[in-house]
Amino acid sequence: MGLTKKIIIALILGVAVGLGFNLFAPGAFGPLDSYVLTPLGQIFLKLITMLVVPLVFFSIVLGTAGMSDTKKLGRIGIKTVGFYLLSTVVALCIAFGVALTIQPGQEGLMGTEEANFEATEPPPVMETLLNIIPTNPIDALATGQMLQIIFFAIFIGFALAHLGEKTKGIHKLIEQGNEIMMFLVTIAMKLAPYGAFGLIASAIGKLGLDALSSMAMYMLCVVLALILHVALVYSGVVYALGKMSPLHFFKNFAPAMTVAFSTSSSNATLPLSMKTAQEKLGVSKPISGFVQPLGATINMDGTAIMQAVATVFIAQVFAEPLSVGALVTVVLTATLASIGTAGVPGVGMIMLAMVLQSVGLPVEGIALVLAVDRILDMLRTSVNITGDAACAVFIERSEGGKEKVETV
Ligand code: DAS
Repeated sequence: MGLTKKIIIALILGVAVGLGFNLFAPGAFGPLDSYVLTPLGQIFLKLITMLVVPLVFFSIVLGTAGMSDTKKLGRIGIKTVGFYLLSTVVALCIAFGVALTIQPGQEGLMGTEEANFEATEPPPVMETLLNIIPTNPIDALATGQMLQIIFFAIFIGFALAHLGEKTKGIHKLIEQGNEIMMFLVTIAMKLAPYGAFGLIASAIGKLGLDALSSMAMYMLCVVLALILHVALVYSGVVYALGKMSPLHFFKNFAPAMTVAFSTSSSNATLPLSMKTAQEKLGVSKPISGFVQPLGATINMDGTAIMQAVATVFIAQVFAEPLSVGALVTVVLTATLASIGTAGVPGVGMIMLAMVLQSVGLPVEGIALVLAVDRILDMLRTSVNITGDAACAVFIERSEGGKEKVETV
C-alpha cells in the first residue's frame, strides 16, 4: 500500500480515536496520550526537525552552485532565476493575504502552555535583514539560525561555482551529503503515517471538534491561495508574457498536473512535464531542458503558499501575532529555502519546520497541519510544476526560440 493511502488511513483513524476519546472517554485519554499518541508524534516531529539544518545547508549549497555558473546561466538563466524568485514572493503574498483575511486559526486554540515555548518578540525588519549575515556561521549551524544558514550556504555555493575544478572534491562531498539527506527524508517520511496518527489523535483528543474545524479552515486557505496563484499569476504569465491562451496551456498541461498530484513529486513528474512542454506547448528542447529541471529544484510556489498559510495559522492557534518583520522573515526564509529543496514528497513539511523556527514559532504547531499535509502536498506539487512550465513558455517566447542553451 502506498504511503499516501497509509497516511490517509492514519488520518481517519487518528480523527476517530481522538474524537472518540474526546467525546466518550475523556478521562482515559490522558494515559493514552502521554504514553502512546504524543510519543508517536514527537518522534516523527523530532526526526523532521533533525533533518532541517543539514538538508537546507547541503541542498542550498548545491542549488546555488548549479545556478551560479554564469558561463552556463547567461541571460536565460538570470531571467529564469529572477522569474522563479519573483513568482515565489508573489505566491507568499497571495497566501498571506488569504490567511490574514480568513484567519483560519482559532485564536489561542493550542495556547502557549501546550507548546511550553518562550514566545520571542521577532526583531524589527531592518534588524531581521542585517541579521541574515552570520558573524559565526558555525554557531548559526549549531543553533539553527535558518536565515543565516541559508545566507552562508548561498555564499559557499557561489564559491564552489567559481572555484570549479579547485574545489571538485568538496563539491562531490556536498553532493554525497545531499544524497544522504534525501535518503533520510525518505526514511523519515515512511514514519509519517505513525506520526500523523499520533499527532492528529492527540490534537483532536485534547481539542475536540475545534481542532477539526481549524484544520478544515487551514486547508481551505491553502487551496484558495493555490487556486488564486494558478488562476491569476500563471494564467497572466502565459497570456501576457507567453502570448498563449491559458485555456490551451492548462488543457495541454493537465496530464502532467495529474501525475504530479498522484506522485506528490516534482522530480518524478519532470520527464512528463518536459515532454508536455516540448510537444504540446511549443517550448524548444534546450529551453525546456534548462528551465524545468531548474524549476523542479528551486521553484516551489505551491510549497511556499502552504508554508505561509501554515505559519499564519500556527501563530494564530498559539496566540502569537506575527509582526511585519516576522512576515518578511517568512518570505525570505521560504523563498531562499526553496532554492535547493528537491521535489520529493513531504519535503515542504520539513521546510515548514525551518520556517517556523525562523520566526520563533513552536514546531509542535505542525501537529495540526501534518495530518492533512499529504493531501495538500498532492495539490501543491501540481502547482509547483505548473509554475515551471509557465516560466518555460515565457522564456521561450522572450527568446523567440533563437537562443540555444546548455542544459545544466
Ligand atoms: N512534494 C514536493 C514537490 O515534489 C512539494 C512539497 O513537499 O511541498 O514539489
